[in-house]
Amino acid sequence: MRKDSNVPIDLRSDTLTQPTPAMREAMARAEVGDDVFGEDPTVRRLEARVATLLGHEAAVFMPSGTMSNQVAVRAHTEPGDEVLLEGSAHVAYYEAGAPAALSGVMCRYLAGERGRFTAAQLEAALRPRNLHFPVPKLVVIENTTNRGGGAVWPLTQVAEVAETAARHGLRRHLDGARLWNAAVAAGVPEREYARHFDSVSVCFSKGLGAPVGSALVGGHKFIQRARRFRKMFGGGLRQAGVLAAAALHAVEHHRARLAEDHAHARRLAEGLAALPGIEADPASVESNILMFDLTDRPADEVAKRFDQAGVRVLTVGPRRIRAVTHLHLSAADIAEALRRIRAVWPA
Ligand code: TLP
Repeated sequence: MRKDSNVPIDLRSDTLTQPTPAMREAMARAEVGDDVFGEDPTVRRLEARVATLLGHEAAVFMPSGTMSNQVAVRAHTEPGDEVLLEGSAHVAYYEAGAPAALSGVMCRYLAGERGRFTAAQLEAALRPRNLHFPVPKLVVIENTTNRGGGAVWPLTQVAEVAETAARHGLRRHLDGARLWNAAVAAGVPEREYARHFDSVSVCFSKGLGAPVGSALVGGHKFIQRARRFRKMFGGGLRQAGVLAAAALHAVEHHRARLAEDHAHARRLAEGLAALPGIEADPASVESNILMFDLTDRPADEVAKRFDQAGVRVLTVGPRRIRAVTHLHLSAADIAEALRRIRAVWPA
């Protein structure tokens, strides 16, 4: 259904979705208990389901992707250790300095391509063990990449990086906030990516459309340790089953449809690429995130103009804008968004 002309088409993030009526039903019906006592049956069911889906031993429900990543960083490291990750990775770029503040670790940035780096780059960044150097402890990969514009890591590249990390005795964490999108785009089950890591964080509140929640998966011992840090960071929730029910519903019903979002993002890129002063490359759209550049206008000014026309986007650089597709947007909405943009775009 196409949006009414007075309803904005919101492309700022896939985090903006509202729970669907069926999801609200599932939330209302959820059996709950006190999860800090380990007594919420719906949370337990979600944790078991996600661990199985990702091929790991255990999972712990988390309030947010940020907490899930940062608990993982804390649980894998000790203060003074070194974490290696791409320079634009959410863990370092968008999580409020948490690796330094909460774990006391050093971040070492690799300069990748759209958020992806190679085994050779990792190898080159590793210094020999020496009294002077921080202890390299953890490698973090993000898939799909956020600031990299939804780029999907090839499985072979993940395997090579993971193998290199393991050979050097490093732990491996996957920020899979949008692993669901990566799996659909690559045409492989999520566990094919997940098996290369000691821990994986997944979000239910992005493309899957749940209102709140993430999960951290890994081995039994690691997840036990992570539970302690979740408590320490203030993430022990009580009757969280109402949230877990939404997440379970999302996992069962909203994964397969992600291919639609990817097709919509590509269609949007094609439409934008036809406009003068906009550089968008439809071929570079690999999932539901599209980045485009402005050749001669500031991003703020363009975002404001789009907003006035009823299309909301996010500026991510002085001349760079992000648009994200999600489950509230149909093909007709994408066509309508392009119509609204064309109406205010100078020829
Ligand atoms: N990303 C949000 C913003 O924080 C930028 C968005 O709108 O894309 N990992 C990745 C790769 C993410 O993109 C995000 C959210 C997170 C972790 C954090 O998740 P939350 O917001 O649940 O803490």
